[in-house]
Amino acid sequence: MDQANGRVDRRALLLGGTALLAAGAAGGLLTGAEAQAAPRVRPDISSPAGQRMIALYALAVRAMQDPAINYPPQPHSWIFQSYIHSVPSNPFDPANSGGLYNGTPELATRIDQIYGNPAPGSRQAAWKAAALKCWSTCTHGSPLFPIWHRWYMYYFERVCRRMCGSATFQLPYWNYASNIGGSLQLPPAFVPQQTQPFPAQQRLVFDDRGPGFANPQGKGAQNVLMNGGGYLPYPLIDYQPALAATRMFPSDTSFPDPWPSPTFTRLGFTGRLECYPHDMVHNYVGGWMGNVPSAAGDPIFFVHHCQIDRLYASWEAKPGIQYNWGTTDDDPSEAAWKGHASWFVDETGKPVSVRMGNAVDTAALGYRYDNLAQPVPPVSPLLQGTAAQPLTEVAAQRAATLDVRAGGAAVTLQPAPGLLAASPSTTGIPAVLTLSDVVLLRRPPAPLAVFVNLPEGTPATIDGPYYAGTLNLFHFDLGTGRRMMHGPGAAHAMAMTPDFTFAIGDLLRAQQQRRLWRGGAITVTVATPGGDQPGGTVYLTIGSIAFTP
Ligand SMILES: [Cu+2]
Repeated sequence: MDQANGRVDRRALLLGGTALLAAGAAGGLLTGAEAQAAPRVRPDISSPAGQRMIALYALAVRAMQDPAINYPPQPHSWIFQSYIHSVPSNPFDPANSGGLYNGTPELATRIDQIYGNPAPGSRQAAWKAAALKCWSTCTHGSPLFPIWHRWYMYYFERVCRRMCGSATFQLPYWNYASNIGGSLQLPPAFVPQQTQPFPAQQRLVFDDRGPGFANPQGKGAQNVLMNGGGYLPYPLIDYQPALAATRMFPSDTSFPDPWPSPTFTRLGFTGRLECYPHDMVHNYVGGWMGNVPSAAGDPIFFVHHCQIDRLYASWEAKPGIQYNWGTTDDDPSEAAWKGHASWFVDETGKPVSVRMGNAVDTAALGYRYDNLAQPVPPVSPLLQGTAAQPLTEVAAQRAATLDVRAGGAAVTLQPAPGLLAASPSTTGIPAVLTLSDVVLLRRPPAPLAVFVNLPEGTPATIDGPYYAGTLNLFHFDLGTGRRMMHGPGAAHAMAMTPDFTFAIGDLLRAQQQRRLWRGGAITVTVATPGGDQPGGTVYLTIGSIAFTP
């Protein structure tokens, strides 16, 4: 008897303890029963389960986009949910708009314009109050990037369950850069025209993606619209460099540098994941997805971020990983990072404040993935580490302002008089090309890439011998033309002048070996690999271009 009673007591204690944990995890919304249930499983979008989920997702998106709940936006509407991520300052051209940020007078004014002055206690007053709390709270260029977006997906998924009418809904993930070639294309439900038609009522077509793609795999034509069946460039969305990180932080503020540059290597898991593949998927899908203030307005955003969350879960499952807590904005303390609070809305429309630290384990949120990405050493030729080889030594060179227009722009860097143009060297210092003081004026129709010594008339392709790297402009705010960051470190980040650096020592050596370059002057071309026509539009200005041997 006593023994039996003891068992009952322990069980009651366990259940109570679990319920308490669950309440902490989800602002009191998960019941003990939910937390006890087997975890829900988020499927690969291309699996049979994923296909069932995408059909439910189409129902949810359609219901959320019903104008009746969007003007003004109710918490379960599409506009409200996408505005939790970011609010465009120009809603009439969101893909070319700067952003309005949470806690600023500008966003408060916009919310006043949208909701007016509703009677206290009315439903509209509650929506307005929720908007003030939740809108434009996303974290980019921040150590909170993976954990904030995990919460965002979690509550979005709950809203989707209500809106599609199925409690079984789980977000599917777009498993790009898996070993299946088709995964690099838009999933069928997101393609406007298809040879094998997806059922019309299940399509999640978004016409404003615009062109934006180059094909590095040599399959098909070089210049293809992403909407027209093009591929994401695998080397730029390979997630293995991110999974290879053992530490979470630091995520410093020098985001665009490609692997294996020292700046990129210094980044912890969070910064690497954000650059490759996260930003590059945004850049290459293009249109609304290519601009932070409009990105979450495209339904593909959520299956992209489901993959980002899966990669975070995959990294967490790796043996030996470490949250290397620090004391700064980039290397936060455990208390600051875990204690950071953010507002979302649940499926009933009620605002919920959550603490980031309660989502470190997806089990606490009641879900897992059908499978995790397995870390293997990075293999992409463009992203491989630099071998210790003799480097070509070239004199330092510099050029002044370059305006990058539609159709591309080029500048020639001349060695300073009296300096050797090129000579053999055995130093291990990588030759670095730096583009300084970059200001974005308008988003190009496809990502801009940097080419070195590209002969005039030669197509700008990222699989050719002239490609130095792609400009990651996802973090730029068109309101200021400069890099945008909010969340911790925002003030510092807004003031800084963005630099892009590319290690081009290997590239120059390979060009010399193939007699594509014989030393001396270096030509730098900035252009979109396809998807663009010459014209007067200036996309960005580069204050100076320097080559440092
Ligand atoms: Cu994103």
